Amino acid sequence: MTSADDGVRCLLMRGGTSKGAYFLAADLPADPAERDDLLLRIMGSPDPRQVDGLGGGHPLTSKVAVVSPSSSPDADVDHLFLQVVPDQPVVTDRQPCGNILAGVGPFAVERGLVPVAGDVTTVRIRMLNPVVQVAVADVPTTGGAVRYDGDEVMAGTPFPAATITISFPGGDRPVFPTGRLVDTLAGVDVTCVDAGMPVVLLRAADLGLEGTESPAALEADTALRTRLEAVRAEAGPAMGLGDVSGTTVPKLTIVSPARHGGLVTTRTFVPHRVHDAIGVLGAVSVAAGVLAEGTVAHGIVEGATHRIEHPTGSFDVGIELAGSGPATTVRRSTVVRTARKLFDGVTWPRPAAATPT
Ligand code: NQM
Repeated sequence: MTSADDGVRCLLMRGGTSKGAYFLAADLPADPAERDDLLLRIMGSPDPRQVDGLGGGHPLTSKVAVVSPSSSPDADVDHLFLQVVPDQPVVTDRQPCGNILAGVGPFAVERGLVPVAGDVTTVRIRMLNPVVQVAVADVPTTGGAVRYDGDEVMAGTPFPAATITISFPGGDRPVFPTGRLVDTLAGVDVTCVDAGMPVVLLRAADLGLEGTESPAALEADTALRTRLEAVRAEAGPAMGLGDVSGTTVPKLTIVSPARHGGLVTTRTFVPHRVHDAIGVLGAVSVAAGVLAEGTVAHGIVEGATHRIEHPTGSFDVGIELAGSGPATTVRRSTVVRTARKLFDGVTWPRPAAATPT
């Protein structure tokens, strides 16, 4: 790559209900520390508004995808997901993001890493973090190019777009990382589950909540946030994640009975802001945790659907579980997303020497 002073090639994409900057790995420094420093300067962090960069001032609009041709015969492209924290000088690779993943297939085709193969181009994406797994995305490519227009209505985005189907492989790893269906953390009964995203499930009633509060009301409840952070601090070591104080995992999902015929109502802290909808792998984890008998969430389920209700609608998760109890595993899962190319060009990072005023 040339000096970042000459600009860095970048494509902005809405991926699912998130928005991110997509880069070819070859256009970024290979050294992770140099790369992260550059990304902070591109995205405008640290600054809650990220007004001096591409980030949107919220964790859901401050995301980065790094993509390269895959070195594995099982995949077409490799994808590293990076969360750029808006108000801190932090870039973390400790979590995946299924929403940003929705844009990786289109980006791979846009950049010529994967040739168009008819009306639908299948892109095998090796997700590099936090655990390596190959997701398979079917990208609409009618007419020889990525099609973004379509009829798929996805809660959490205002306009319909073309359908992208993503399948995740199952595995032998049980989805309950503590080896228990229920743990008591900071005095609250919870279920720790990880079917792609580490999530702690808590019952709304145990927190004195209805479960239908708005994201803004939940974020304004400082006593609740302090209590949840105490749960998260204990959940980190219990889930094998170590000290999670400076990280974005595990997420915390407050569950209550479904209000619109779905499986369950959710409100998700990601982990300090509240999601306007729900993350993709987060939803897969919630579905696994709710469907397995014996968890804190299973008792509140009424219907038999796999529809997760969230603040702006619902999210259908295709999921097949195997085994039971603490040994439950996921056989496979599938989600439907959309993505849209927003801007393709060159971005100029804030100079390295700039100090905050
Ligand atoms: O869970 C937000 C998002 C996500 C993550 C977060 C996601 C996922 O909605 O796979 O998509 O939980 O940080 O982008």
